[in-house]
Amino acid sequence: MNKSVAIIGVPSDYGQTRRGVDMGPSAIRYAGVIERLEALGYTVKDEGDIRVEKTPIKKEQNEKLLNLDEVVEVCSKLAQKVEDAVNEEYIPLVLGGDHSIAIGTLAGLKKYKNLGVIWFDAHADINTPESTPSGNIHGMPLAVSLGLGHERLTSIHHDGPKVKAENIIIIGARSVDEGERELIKEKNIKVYTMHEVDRLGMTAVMEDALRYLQERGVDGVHLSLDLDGLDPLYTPGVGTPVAGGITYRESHLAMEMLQEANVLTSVEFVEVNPILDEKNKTANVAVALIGSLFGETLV
Ligand code: NNH
Ligand code: MN
Ligand code: MN
Ligand code: MN
Repeated sequence: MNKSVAIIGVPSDYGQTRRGVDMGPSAIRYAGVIERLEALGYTVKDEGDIRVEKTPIKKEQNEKLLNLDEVVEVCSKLAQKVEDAVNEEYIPLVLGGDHSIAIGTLAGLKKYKNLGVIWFDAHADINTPESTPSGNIHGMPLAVSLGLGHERLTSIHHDGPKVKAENIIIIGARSVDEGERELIKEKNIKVYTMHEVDRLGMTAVMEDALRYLQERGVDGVHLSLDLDGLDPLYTPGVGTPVAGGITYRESHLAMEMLQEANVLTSVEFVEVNPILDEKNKTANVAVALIGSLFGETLV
């Protein structure tokens, strides 16, 4: 793994309707992410936080793309930051913010022409304005990155799809909307739901996932980790907790196997909401996972 990491904070909560997730980057920094990476021998450049304008958050019913202007603005800025970090040969480590920011991150990774994406999440985040039950854009980033959805989102940073359907792997899904199921089937997207995690075990899931990406000859791998992928027992500070999730140890194992495979080229951790958290527990778990992902071992 490249030994230089650029941290990019994205204090945005416009992809959903609970305020507080904009404080995620502060909470993760406070939990010691930089110290942790430096202790592992990384050179860390903290880019600070992207400037996010504070406007009232919209919660109207029947609105299909809530806070669209704000999401477009944040993701456009983020995409440029990510692209710059990649060009300067840093591994971008993006700290959210809600998961809508992944639209910007993936748009910024345009150097990779055959990018693999590991989406660790309780949700599939592949809604379109037609299928969304909430109007929250944090439920749409995978669809947008496939080129589906509002043109103002799909054209961020550059036109056209940012990732191929066959290069996406979703792990931990247990709350998938009807329209998302249809799209997953239609596009034949690889999903390891909690059923597969239970049945095969995390070791086999990760071996399988890594083999799958290797078979596709990916030229980079992005990990997009939504803290709600874990069971809310471990990460209560998230806006949409879903019971029956990935355990603390299973998630560490997944991170350790990604480190061992030495394939990651960019990372993002999202949906930490300190207002909903218990004594920064969720940010502490995020930083512990980042430790494993970047090479911490137990002895
Ligand atoms: N699928 C729901 C929606 O689109 C919930 C999405 N919530 C998330 N996604 N936290 O990770 O509104
Ligand atoms: Mn998500
Ligand atoms: Mn989620
Ligand atoms: Mn984060």
